[in-house]
This record gives sequence, C-alpha cells and structure tokens, in this order.
Amino acid sequence: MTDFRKSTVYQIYPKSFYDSNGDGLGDLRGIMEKLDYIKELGADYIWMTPFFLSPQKDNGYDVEDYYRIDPRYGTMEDFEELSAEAEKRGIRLMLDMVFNHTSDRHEWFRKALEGDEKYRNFYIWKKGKEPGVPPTNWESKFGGSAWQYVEKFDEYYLHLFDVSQPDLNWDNPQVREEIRKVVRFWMGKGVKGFRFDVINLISKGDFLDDHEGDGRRFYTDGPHIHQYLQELNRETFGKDAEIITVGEMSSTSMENCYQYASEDGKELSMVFSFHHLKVDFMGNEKWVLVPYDFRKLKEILFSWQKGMAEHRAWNAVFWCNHDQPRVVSRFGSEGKYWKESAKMLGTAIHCLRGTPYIYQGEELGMTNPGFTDISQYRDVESLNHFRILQEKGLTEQDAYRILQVHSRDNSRTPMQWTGQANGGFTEGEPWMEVTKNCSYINAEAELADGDSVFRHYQKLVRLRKEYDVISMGDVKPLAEEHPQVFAYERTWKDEELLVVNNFYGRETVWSSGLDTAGFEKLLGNYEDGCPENGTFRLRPFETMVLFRRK
Ligand code: TEU
Repeated sequence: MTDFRKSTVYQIYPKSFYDSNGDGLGDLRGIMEKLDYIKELGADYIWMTPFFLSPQKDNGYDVEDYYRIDPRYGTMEDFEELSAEAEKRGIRLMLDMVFNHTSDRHEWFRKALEGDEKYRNFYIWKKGKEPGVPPTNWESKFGGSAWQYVEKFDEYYLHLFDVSQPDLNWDNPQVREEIRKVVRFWMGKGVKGFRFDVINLISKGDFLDDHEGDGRRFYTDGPHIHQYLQELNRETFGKDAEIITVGEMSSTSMENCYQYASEDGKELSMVFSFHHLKVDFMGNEKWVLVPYDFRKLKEILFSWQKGMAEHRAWNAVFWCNHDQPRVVSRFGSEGKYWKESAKMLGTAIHCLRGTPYIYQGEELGMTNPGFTDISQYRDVESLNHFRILQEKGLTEQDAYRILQVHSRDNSRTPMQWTGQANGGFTEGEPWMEVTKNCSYINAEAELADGDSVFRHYQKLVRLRKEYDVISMGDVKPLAEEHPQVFAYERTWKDEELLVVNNFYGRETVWSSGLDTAGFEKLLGNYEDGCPENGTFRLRPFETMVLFRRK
C-alpha cells in the first residue's frame, strides 16, 4: 500500500495535456505517451479531471454518462491500457467523480424532463415564490440565478453551477445507490484513487432566501453530509484499503474538515480547501482586482496546518489546479525572478504537512497566458462574467484586466512540451491558444537543465519520500509577524527541518532567534547562503530547506 503521506499527486487536465491524434484536443493516449515524464518527476498518483461522456459545457464536469468515455478522449480500451502502463511504472490513477450534479443530457435528467416521476425525484424541483420569481435568491457559481424554470411542470430545478448542470437529490436513496454503482464500476477497473468534486455541497438544507449573500450557507457542509459520505465510504471505496480519496470542499469550515479527513478513515483520506486561495478576492467576490494579502495567506495556511494536525486530520496541500490562476503569476514573478519565485513557491507548499498536488505545468513554472481578446477564452464561467462585469458598468478593458488575473482559463492553456509551434502539444490546431513563453518555458528545455524548476520539483517529491520529518513531522509556524517571510519548523523524532521563504522580489533580513548551528541545507534556489547565528539574509524570492539531527 502506498503511504499517501509520502506520496505526491500529479493533476492532469486531459484536454490540455497532450494530443496524440492531431485533433487539437489532448486525449488518453496522449497521457500514455507522457507517463515516463511523470515517472521522471516522481509522482505516485495521476488525478485526471473528468473524461466521461459529456457535452463539454463545463469541460467534462457535466457528465452525460458515468460509465462511458467521451470519444474525444478515447475509448475504454485506451483507459485500460493507460491504467496498465501506469501500473508498470508504479503510478496509480485517481478519477474525478462529479456527483453533485449531472449534465442535463444525462439519461436521468432527460427522463425527468419527460415527466417520469422516478427520475424527477433524482433532481431538486421547487415552485417559484410567485409567477416569474425563483424559489430562493441563490446565485449560481457561474453567475445568474441558481434556478431554471421549466414551463411543463411550472417548477424550477436547482443548478448551483451552469444551467446545464442540474443538482442531484442526494436525499433520495435511489440516487445514492446509483452513485455507489458508479464507484464500484470504476473500482472494478482497478482505480485506486478518487477525487470527489464539490462533494460538500451534496446535502441541501433549508430552501430559504439568503439575506446576506448568495445562498451558500444553506447547502455547504449541509445537514446529512457526514452521513452520506460515511455511507459511500462503507459501501464502496472503504472496502479497499489501497484506495485514497480527496474531497473538494467548497467554502467549507475547518471543523467539518476535521471529520471529512479524519485519521479514523470513516469518510475521506484528505480534503482540498480554498480559503488560502481567496486572499486576492474581496470577501467571496473573485471578479475584482485587489493585491493579495500576504499576512492573511500565512495566517490561513498556518491555522489549517495546526487545526488539522491537532484533530488528526489530513490536508491536501496545493497552489494550483484547473480552476486557479498560475501560482507564479499570482504570488511570484513572471519577470526577472520567474525561476527563483517558481522554486520558492514549490518549496513553501511541498514541505508542509499534507499530500502535495502538482498541477500540470506547475513543475515547469508555467504562467498565465495574458489573453487580450474574448475569443481566446473558452471557460463558461469566464464568458459569463465577462458579460456580467460589463452589465455592471465596467469597461471592456477593465473586464479583460480582471479575466487576465482570475479566469480559470489561466491554467487551462496547453501544456508546454517544447519550444516549437504550439509548444509541441498538438500537430493540429490547439483548442486553446498556447502561451507565447513556451519558447523558453517548456519540458524539453527544463529536462535538459539540471537547475530548472522541473528539477527542483523533482527534488521536492524525492525529499518527501526520504525524510520522515517532511511526511510525518509536526509543524510550528515561525516569523508570523514578518512582512516578507513565510517560515516554519517541522520536527519528528530526532529530525528537525527549517523551511524559510522570502515571498518578495526584494531582500530581507529575519532575525529568527533560533539556534541554527549544525543545520545542513537540503535544498535552495541560490547556490550558497545559510543563516548565521540565527539571522537569515534572504535574497529575492529566496527559499531554503535546512535539516539537522538532534
Ligand atoms: O469546482 C468547484 C468550484 O466551485 C470552483 O472551483 C469554481 O470553479 C469556482 O468557485 C468558480 O469561481 C469544481 C470543478 O473543479 C470545476 O472545474 C467545475 O466547474 C465545478 O466543480 C462544477 O463541477
């Protein structure tokens, strides 16, 4: 059994990873061709975002059939071959299960629309408050009302995401049984990991107007959430000790995560929470431009580190995924200190307590693309908000500036394999433009360079396996008041680790008051440089990992 505390997960967005057949879209055979690259990085698991049959309104998070593979990505035989080839390399596959909602093209929803009562009960229907007024004022996460009127029934159905993604009714036992069947089917294919999409939204509470906001308090970490997760665990993946699970927790609370990701194993192995990635929002509002709040970032990361450890629960640690902008553009630098900042950010997150996730291209230091025209964007959320922002009175230029920072497409541009045309991603016309800097930010160049961002990530993955203090140690926050430094200490038996990061492009000094004698440097992003008598003189975006035995 792989110990998930020592493991690293590599996330693939299949559409943008590698195109094996020249149609401009990445596919399963493309992933297969790149398994050696992932092996070289050292990752233990590959999480693939959904490749099930789907109309692709939300790039596969709108599932039409959980048992079939979308022909755009390949066939079931391709999946089986990929799975066998991964296994040969000691890599396991983690599938992305979207169970809060289906596509409106799913057979269940089609039957519901035909008026079949059994399937109408698979979804959430309510009468309007009065003619033309939805049941509640809840907002869809992608903009607009979360309710869609269907004249035939004079009722509305709930869609927390796109109108084409109706929410499933988990209070119906038949829905829960159907979901279990899906999980068992993929377990039968040998899958050893599951990521559950927005899983803390499946249990809906009261259907009331939200006078303060958007409705999320009525369905987030809802009344039966722990019961439903425990049931799913008991009846499906809990029967196989080798399976690891991660739940994507939208706007969750730490208290709930203690239970979701408890060591007792009744629910999930670990959780993704997003509070640390809202430090450049205004409250919950992401479509604004505000500088990121470094102190808040530290505070949130530390409080989750401490809280989860004290309650014997496990974190997933990450900066990037297919919904987030590129971290080097967000908290680092695209310019002079691109390489230093990419390495620093990797170190800061990978040495924490939790299982690290690397999103494709992060290990190369890929950046946001800086798109300047709406025709370059693909994401439904970005397209909706581009319109909504202008309806609110912003100029087109201002709307672009916000999209350039916050759009989910920032992370979805094709993987940069080479410096050639289209970054070596496809022989055809890519479904989304490749970022121009593929001329120098690409896998081929970084594999050839012993000092590259890729080589740094490779070391981080290896260190986690080699040092128990990284995988198992306790965490103690340091430099909590320092305006530029993010530092922490890890301890385990006789092992001590110091991780010190300068988050800014200017030098700084941190007088730690620590006894730093006898530490050796395991990793850094400048050649020399060690603390003297507890004083750290840090260069722009400098990072260092120091180790000693007591
Ligand atoms: O995302 C959940 C989610 O709510 C956010 O990450 C969302 O993209 C963000 O809040 C919008 O500002 C998951 C998937 O990761 C995402 O790709 C899907 O679109 C979404 O669920 C619906 O399935």
